[in-house]
Amino acid sequence: MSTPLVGIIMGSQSDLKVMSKAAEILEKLDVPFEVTVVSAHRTPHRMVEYASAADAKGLKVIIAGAGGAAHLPGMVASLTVLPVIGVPVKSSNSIDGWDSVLSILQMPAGVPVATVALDNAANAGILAAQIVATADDKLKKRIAGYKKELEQKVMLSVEALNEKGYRELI
Ligand code: RP5
Repeated sequence: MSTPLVGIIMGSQSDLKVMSKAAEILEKLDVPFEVTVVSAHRTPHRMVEYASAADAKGLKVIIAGAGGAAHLPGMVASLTVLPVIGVPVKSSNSIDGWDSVLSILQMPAGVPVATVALDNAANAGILAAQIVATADDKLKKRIAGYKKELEQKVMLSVEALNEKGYRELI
């Protein structure tokens, strides 16, 4: 097993359905990662320990997801020099998702959290891989291949629309 380069953490196991999308894309791109639950409010000491040890144990990026009053990504960013990507989660205690988006997005100057769209952990995984790829040309090629796949999917839709017309494809 390779040393994890990306740490995926979340405030609760109930975030896992959303956060697993980050793990899936990292698996696809062959980037080693670890996944665990770290709650800013319910395990604050564990959060401090995790964030303080992350750099020394070899992580390059942390992806942190949380819902509602989502303090985990920002607090982790305050405790480490590693880049932190925040995933706002529309959880059971979220009013409509905006609470989580704004808690993660509106960080004070000096402590950035790269915030992705609501529930979009896949984008967090891709961004984490892109950060790791700045020092890994093979990974850069795998990411280029993934982008090619996205392009091909769109071009298949273009062909299908041209061949069948829009009514057939609704
Ligand atoms: C947040 O509260 C967690 O990140 C989760 O999104 C939300 C609800 O947690 P549970 O009550 O489901 O454990 O801290």
